[in-house]
Amino acid sequence: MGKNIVQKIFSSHLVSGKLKVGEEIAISVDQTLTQDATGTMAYLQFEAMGIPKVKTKLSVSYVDHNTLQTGFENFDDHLFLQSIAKKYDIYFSKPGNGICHQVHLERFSVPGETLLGSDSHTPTCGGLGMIAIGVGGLDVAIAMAGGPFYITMPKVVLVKLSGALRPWVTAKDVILEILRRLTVKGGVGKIFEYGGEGVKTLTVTERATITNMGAELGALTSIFPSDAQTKKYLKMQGREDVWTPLKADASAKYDEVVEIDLSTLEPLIARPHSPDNVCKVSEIKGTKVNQVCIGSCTNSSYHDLMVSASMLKGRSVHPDVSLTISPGSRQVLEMISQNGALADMIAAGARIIEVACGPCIGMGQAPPSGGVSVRSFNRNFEGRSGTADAQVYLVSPETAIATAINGVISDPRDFGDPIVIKYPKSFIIDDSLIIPPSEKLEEVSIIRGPNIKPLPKKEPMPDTVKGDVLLKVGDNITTDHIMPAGAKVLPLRSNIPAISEFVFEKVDKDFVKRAKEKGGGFLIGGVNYGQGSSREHAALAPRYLGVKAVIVKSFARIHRANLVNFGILPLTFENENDYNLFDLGDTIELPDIKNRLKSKTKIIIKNITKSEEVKVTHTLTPREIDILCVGGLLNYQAQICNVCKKEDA
Ligand code: MIC
Ligand code: SF4
Repeated sequence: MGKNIVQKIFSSHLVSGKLKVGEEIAISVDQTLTQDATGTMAYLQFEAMGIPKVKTKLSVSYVDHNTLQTGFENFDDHLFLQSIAKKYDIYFSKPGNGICHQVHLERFSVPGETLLGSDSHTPTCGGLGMIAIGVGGLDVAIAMAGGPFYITMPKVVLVKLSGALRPWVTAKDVILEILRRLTVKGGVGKIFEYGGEGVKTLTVTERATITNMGAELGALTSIFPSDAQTKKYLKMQGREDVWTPLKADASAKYDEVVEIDLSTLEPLIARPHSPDNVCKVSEIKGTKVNQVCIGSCTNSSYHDLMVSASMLKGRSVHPDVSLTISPGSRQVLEMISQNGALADMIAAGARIIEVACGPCIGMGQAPPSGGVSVRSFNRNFEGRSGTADAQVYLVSPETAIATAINGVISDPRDFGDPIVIKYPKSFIIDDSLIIPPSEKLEEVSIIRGPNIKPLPKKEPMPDTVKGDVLLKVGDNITTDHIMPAGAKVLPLRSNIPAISEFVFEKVDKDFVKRAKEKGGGFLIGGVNYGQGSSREHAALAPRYLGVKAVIVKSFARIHRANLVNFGILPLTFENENDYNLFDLGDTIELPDIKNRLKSKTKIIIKNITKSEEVKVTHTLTPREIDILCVGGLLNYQAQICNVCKKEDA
């Protein structure tokens, strides 16, 4: 039987299991990436495993999130990361070199290989034919130590593209259309594989915009074939030698099919506060705007910035608008500075900010109170911009620039003749900000400033778990709600006791105090709990505060995996209405939980306060149950290593 692209790459990397939807499989990992905000934890965890150097084909550590440096913390982290990379055979991309996903696509992506990254937008490299998956830092640490990556075999959805995009309609509008149709939980348990005649009309950077924002669907990842467009892109990057063709067999089967005729799409916009709250730009054009931001790993490529510059050339940013532009990589910035496009942006009144994530994660450029911000980014969760009541919209760079010039949300189709961007024969290739590992790994010592605190230890799970409901939340809670980012909190990512003080800060100011007073307890939530980022701090910090189990209607994938990794039980209500039987402060108990998990007997929650008993369920594999029982993945891994050491002796 013919294979689709996902089956081809999974088969060539399969370590255990069968490629049957719903079964646990393990795949080998060729490449890993980390960024600084998740990287410090990942490397502390890697260090704890006592392995002399990484076992992957390639591992890269990026600094792109924490570059504001308002105190010593960020620079401390950078030095730690640089020294640890040098010691463990990892490439280090210095601050200023670019956003991890953009740089990885440019300089390291290889069609047909697997990539695990401690950032939810790792699927960006799927645009070049990689299986690229966003995970928590601990999963990356295990992969660097040579361990396989375990997943439940997802469904493979064919997104069949036909036709071609019309002028002023972009790749961003394609992914916004998919989000409009399927919603932020529509991709859970799925991989989106793009195919059909329309694929060949999209360049690699356009494809990368689509796979990047596929993360917002809750999907495991998204992937495009490797074809002539891929070859062309790699050639421009001086890396044609890594190109291999990759396409689905003619008789390949898929679990679902979504059809999109590219020629029918229009410019789209995601309204506050969710990437799936999508409508046509034409429906809300005329809305007054305070800020426009171009950048982020979704839309900061050479093409995106050249279109922006061409639209701005000879024009001015509207007097009531602040326009910021943050290029995705130093390569892009160097190219637009050499060809004059940067000068056009500056002349039009744009504020050029650092090559980094920047405003996307609330590191500066917070909008005014109640302000409207239109961004070429991928997430518009409430408060993420740094301003609690800001109204953030997500659009293509084309729509964003038309808006910046007019001062109101604008349909780019009203702008004038379409803009065609000519690519140079090759991009500027200058890898001088990518520091290779040391030739003498054993001689490198690690620089550990006072911001780097050791990992808290975790105890095994007791036989019965008891405590109070510390918080009850609704649907679609994001990791930005659980563990906020932004300029105040991000610098504390290497210090769990300090960052724990901010858990659920924007949801309930008393949460931390209550959790401490009660000595921990339980969280109750709705559907798609934990959507968004891969930050394991959204599990690590609650665990530090004593959270024992999270009981919800459904989970987002990466967060559920992070809960398991850090020894917090992820449980779901068997009957969703039972959610209503729990209130803040109720005392609840999971009797005999360890035995019930191991013997696969029904799990019961007793609500002692309300004298109620309800059934809960889970999707834990036997391996995950073992991990939870010993108190998390690090303890589990240590046990395995001890067994290996005894066998060796
Ligand atoms: C994000 O876009 O939310 C982040 C910041 O890149 C996160 C990672 C983090 O929280 O460090 C992500 O997407 O995984
Ligand atoms: Fe950085 Fe934003 Fe991309 Fe996250 S989504 S990696 S914060 S640019």
